[in-house]
Amino acid sequence: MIGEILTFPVHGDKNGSLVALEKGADFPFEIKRVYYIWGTTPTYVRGHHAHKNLEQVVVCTSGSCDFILDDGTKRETYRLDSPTKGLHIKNNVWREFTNFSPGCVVMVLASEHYNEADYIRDYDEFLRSKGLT
Ligand code: T46
Repeated sequence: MIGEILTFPVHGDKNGSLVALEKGADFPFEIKRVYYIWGTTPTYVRGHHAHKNLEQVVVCTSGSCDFILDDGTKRETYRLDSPTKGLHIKNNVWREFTNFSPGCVVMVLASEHYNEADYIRDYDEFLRSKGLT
């Protein structure tokens, strides 16, 4: 698999649920940045890039969407539809995401600060960076 689905432990009862994410057993890296995306157009495809040095865990805290991951040789689609599931994406993976449900909120936990120079936004450059062309 290109990405890994993490299943978070849930605390709670009939009155509500809570997920806590801390570096260690339940979470793979130290979080330096959090951002979230909402108000998405259902069929619009976001992303279209890879990162040179960035790990991220993506959580659909409300609603659902599809993440398409591409390692240059194959593409895999991951459905995110629960606040208890996180998609762990490592370096050098091309990502696109779409198929947003009404009310979808995508929260992303990132291992590094925002750096536009870390983005590879051209697919051919992505393949070259992996030695595939
Ligand atoms: C990713 C997917 C899942 C910032 O100023 N700071 C930030 O931390 C981020 C992430 C973005 N921006 C600015 C840069 C653009 O002007 O916000 C604007 C939208 O960013 P972008 O077009 O890169 O958004 P997406 O949804 O295509 O991709 C984002 C992340 O950029 C990316 O790392 O993996 O979400």
